Amino acid sequence: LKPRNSDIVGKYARHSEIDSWLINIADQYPTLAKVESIGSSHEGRDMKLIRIGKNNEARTKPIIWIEAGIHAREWVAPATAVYTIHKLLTEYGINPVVTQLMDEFDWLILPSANPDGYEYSHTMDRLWRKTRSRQSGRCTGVDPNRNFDISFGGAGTSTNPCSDIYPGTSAFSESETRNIRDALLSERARIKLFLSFHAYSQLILTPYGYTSIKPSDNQELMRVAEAGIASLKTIHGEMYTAGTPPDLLYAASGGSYDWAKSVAGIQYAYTYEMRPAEASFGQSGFILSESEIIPNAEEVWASLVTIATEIQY
Ligand code: ING
Ligand code: ZN
Repeated sequence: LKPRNSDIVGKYARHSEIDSWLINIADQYPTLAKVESIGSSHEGRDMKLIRIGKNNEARTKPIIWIEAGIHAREWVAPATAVYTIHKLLTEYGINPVVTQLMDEFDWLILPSANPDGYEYSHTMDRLWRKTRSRQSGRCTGVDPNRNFDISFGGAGTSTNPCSDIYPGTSAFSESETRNIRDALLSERARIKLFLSFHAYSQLILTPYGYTSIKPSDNQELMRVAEAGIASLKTIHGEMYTAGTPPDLLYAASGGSYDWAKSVAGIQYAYTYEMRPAEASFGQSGFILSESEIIPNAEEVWASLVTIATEIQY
């Protein structure tokens, strides 16, 4: 018996469950979705990208790109991508907002961007963040969100391979970031909005993360982010803040959204930091109850609708 489409929605699924769920749901909506592989992880897991949109095979519409799970322990990020995929496919032709956003855009969603790390966080170390690449005599793993070619090895990185913010020996040393880079570059011209899903702190991070210098369109990027946050709050009352990593958190170079904006030339590039707002006493903020997946995804969806509606292209 094939699993129902909703089976992993609202759950912290394993990478292989996400993989088979993607194939299954795309099979059920052949005119609206197509799954492709963008390559393999270091340990050989498949990295699947789903293309969603009416007439997506024509490859003519503007693209909304979502990358989730580049950090292993941030489980709510892949779960929110899964919810979003399910919402788009099951509500097309029923929900007018979904219908319009699938008529107007192609959605390219990579729900599990660091499969080896994600699996390791399920089986060995719940708080694992990095990839699982290794060379003899060194600690394992590279921070994939420090491995993109934007100010590589600069602020917010460590030369210690054992560090959680070790950027690797060179930009794009990781199979996972190379796969993302190549897939993104092949669609570069059509991508209007790039989103990287992380947790936690309840922020929409605007560019740049690697420097305190603001992009020339900072005002427009802030306007759109603030509009998204206002919509998000109407769903469950949760508060988010918009701003750059150096202003709100810390500077960090080599991140995917900075690379998407400054190298790939995608104007609207954001990093989401989802629930919770802060860690609760005695428990890491990365450990978020499964019961919060759907509320989190519902409010993020509301912000996505507003952001997609507000962007100028
Ligand atoms: N936060 C992001 C990180 O990679 C970030 C914040 C992203 C800073 C991009 C700068 C650039 O550290 C989490 N939670 O991973
Ligand atoms: Zn992260």
